[in-house]
Amino acid sequence: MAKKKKALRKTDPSRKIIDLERNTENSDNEFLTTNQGLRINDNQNSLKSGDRGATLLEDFILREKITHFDHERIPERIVHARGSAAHGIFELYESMSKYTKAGFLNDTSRVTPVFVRFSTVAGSRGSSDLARDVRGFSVKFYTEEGNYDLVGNNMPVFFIQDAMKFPDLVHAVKPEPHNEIPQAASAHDTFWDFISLMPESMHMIMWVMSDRAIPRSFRMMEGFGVHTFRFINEQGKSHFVKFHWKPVLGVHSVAWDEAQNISGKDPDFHRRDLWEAIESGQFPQWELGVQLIDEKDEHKFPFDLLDPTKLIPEELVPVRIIGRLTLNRNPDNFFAETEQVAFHPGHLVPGIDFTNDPLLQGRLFSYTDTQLSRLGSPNFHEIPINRPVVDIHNNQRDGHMRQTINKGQTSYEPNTLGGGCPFQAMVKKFGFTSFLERIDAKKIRNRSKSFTDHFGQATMFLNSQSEPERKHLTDALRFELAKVQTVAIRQRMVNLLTQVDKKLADDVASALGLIAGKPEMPMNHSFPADANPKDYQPKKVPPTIESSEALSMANTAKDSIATRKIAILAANGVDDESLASIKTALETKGAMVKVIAPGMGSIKSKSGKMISVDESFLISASVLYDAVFVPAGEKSAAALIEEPDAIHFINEAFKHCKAIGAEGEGTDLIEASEIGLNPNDDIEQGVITNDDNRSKLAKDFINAVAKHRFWERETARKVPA
Ligand code: HDE
Repeated sequence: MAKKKKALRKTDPSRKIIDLERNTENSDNEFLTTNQGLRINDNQNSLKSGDRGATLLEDFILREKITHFDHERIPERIVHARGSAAHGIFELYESMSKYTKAGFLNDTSRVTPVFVRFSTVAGSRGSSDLARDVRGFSVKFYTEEGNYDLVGNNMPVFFIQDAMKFPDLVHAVKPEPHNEIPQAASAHDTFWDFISLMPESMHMIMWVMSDRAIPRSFRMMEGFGVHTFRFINEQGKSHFVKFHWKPVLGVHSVAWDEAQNISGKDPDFHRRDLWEAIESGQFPQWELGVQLIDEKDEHKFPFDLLDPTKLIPEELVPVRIIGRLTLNRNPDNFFAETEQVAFHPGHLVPGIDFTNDPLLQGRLFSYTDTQLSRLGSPNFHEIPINRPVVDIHNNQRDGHMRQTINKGQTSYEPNTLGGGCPFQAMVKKFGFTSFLERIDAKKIRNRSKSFTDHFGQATMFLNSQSEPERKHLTDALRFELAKVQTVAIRQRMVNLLTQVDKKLADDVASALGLIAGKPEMPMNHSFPADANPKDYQPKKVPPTIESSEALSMANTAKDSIATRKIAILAANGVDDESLASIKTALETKGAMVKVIAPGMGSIKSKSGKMISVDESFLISASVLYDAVFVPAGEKSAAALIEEPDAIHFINEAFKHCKAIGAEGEGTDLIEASEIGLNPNDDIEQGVITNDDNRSKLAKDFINAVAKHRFWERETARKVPA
C-alpha cells in the first residue's frame, strides 16, 4: 500500500527562517494595495458625495481598512499574557542515546532551531515586567521528528498538586472580580485567602516570596520543566527526568523597592533588555541540564516524584549538563510570532514521554483547548511560527482559516484510492509510542498518601537562602500580607508559616502586629473509604538534606560584567580621559555603558571635546542600571552636585546595593550625597573611589560590578532615597 518512505531531513536553523520568510511581507519600494492587491492612490481621504458630503457606503477601501482594524486584537492568554520571545538554536554537547531516542538529544551534529518565550503569569498583556510573579520559560524545539515544547517556569515547583485546583488558583491571584484591582500583583485578599487554605502551596510560596520572583533579566533566570518526565531509549527502557536551564550569566534579581520603581520608569524593562542584548550581538545563553533517575529508584525519595510541589535536590541527583541554548535573533513581528506562538506540553517527540503527575496530566488537555479560543481555529498549527520544519501529512481537513490546499481525492485511512497514503509508521522506531506503563488500579478521585508532606521542602528552601535572601523573603511576606485587608487571612497565613519555620512566622507576624499561633490545618477529605484519615492529613516530612546550595542565587554569581548596564554621570567640564578610560575598560569586558547628563545632545569636556549624551536625568534613573560611575572633572562634578536628580541617582544606587565608582573630583558628588564618604567604605561595600591608580580603579570597579549587589549594605547602612 505504501508508496515510499521519506528519509528524515537534517534540521538546520535556516530552514525555519526560510519557512517564516514564505509568509514575510517586505514593503520596500512597493505600492500600497488593498488586501486584494489593488493599488491605492489616496490613503488620506474617504470617498464622499462632494467635498463636504457624506461618506459613501460604497467606499470598499475605507471599509476594508476599518474592518481589519476592528478585529486586530485576539484574546490574550488567560495566564502568561505578558511576554517576550526570541529565535535561537539548541546544540547538544553529548549524545543521550543511552537514555532517550529523541533525535535532537542523540546527534551532536544537529543544530535545532528554537523559539523561546518568557512571560509573567498573572498580569494582563499591558502590565509591568517587574511584577512579583513566577516567570514562564517556554521553549519550542523545531526538530526533525516534529515540534517538541518544553513549557516550563523559572521556579522548579508549583503551587498546587492537581490540575483540578488550577482555575481556583488563577481566579484567586488575578485582579479581584468586583473592581478588577490589583493588576499583576498577588498582594491582595483573594490570593492569600486561597493560599492560607492551601498548605500544599507553602514550598512554592517560599519561591515566589524570594527574589527569584523579581529577576534582573530574563537572561539571568533559571528554567525548569517542573514535572518529572520520562526519557525512553531505543530499547523502550524508561528513565525519569527533570529538566533544568542554567543561565550562563548566573541567576540575579533586583530589589523589591527597585522593582516597584522600574514598573513606573520602564514597564518594558525585561522585554527591552532581551531585545537590546540580542540586537547588540550579546546573545543570551543557557545550558540544558537533566537529572536522571532510574525506574527502580522511583520510590527511594521521601517525596513522590509525581508531586509537582517537590524538587530533587542536586545533592541527591546531580544535574548533568548536556547542551546549550543560544538566542540569536529577535522576532520580526511581535504579533505574528510572539503573540501567536502556541506552546503545549503535549507537543512531544519519540524518546520523551509524560509521567502521571496529576498537574501535568491536566495541562495536556488545557493547552490545545486554550488555543481554540485564543487563536480561533483548530488550524493554529499552520501559523508560520507554529509550523514544524517537517512536513505535515494527515487526513485533517478544512476549518476556520485553513491555509493548506490538500490535493487528491482521499482524506481517510485506510484507503486504496490514494495509494494508502499517508500511512502509519509501521515500524515502531519511526513513530511515537507511549511508554508501556503498567496500570491496574481502581478508578478513584483522591490525592495520593505520598503527596501529604507540604512543609519539608519549604523549610529546606528557606534554610538554603543567604542572610540577605532570607531577609528579602521575610520582607516580601510582610509586604504582601500588609496589603491584605482581612486580618483573619493575615492571621491564618502567619499560623501556617509556623509549619515552615517558627522564626519566619514570628518575624512576619510582628510586622503585622500579630502573634503567630497554631495553624488550623484544613482537613483533607480525599482518601479512600477504607483508609485511615490520619495518613492523609498535611504533614511535615524532614527533607533528606537540611539545605541545598543550588537553591540560593548567591552561589551563582559569575566573574563577569558582560551585558551589565553602567551609567556614567557627567556634565560640561568632565575630564574626557577619565570618562574615556572607564568607558573603554567596561566595554572591553562586555558591559553596556551610557553617558547621562543634565540635558540631551552633547557636553563639552575639560579639553573642549564634544561628548554625546545618551540620556538626560529626565528620562533616566538608577533603577535602570546595574552600577554608576562618576568620572573626574571639577566643573562637571560641581554641576552634578547642583542637580538633585544626580544626587538621587547616587543615593538610590547605594540603597539598592549597587557598585558605585568615582574618580578625582567625581568623588565630590558621592561626598555630597547621603552616602558621604566614609573612610570605611572599601571594595567590600562596593563604593570604589581609590583613584591613585586609574587602571586599578577600573579593575576594582569591574570586580564590584561582577558581584551584582552588596546586599549586606541594607542592614549595615541605610540612606534615604
Ligand atoms: Fe500553564 N497554561 N497551566 N503552566 N503555562 C498556559 O496556555 C495550565 C502550568 C506555562 O509562552 C496556557 O497557551 C493549566 C505549570 C507557561 O505561550 C493555558 C495548568 C507550568 C505558559 C495553561 C498549568 C506552566 C503557560 C495559557 C495546571 C510550569 C506560557 C495560554 C494544570 C511547568 C506559554 C496558553 C507561552 C500557559 C494552562 C500549570 C507553564 C491556559 C491548566 C505547572 C510557561 O493553557
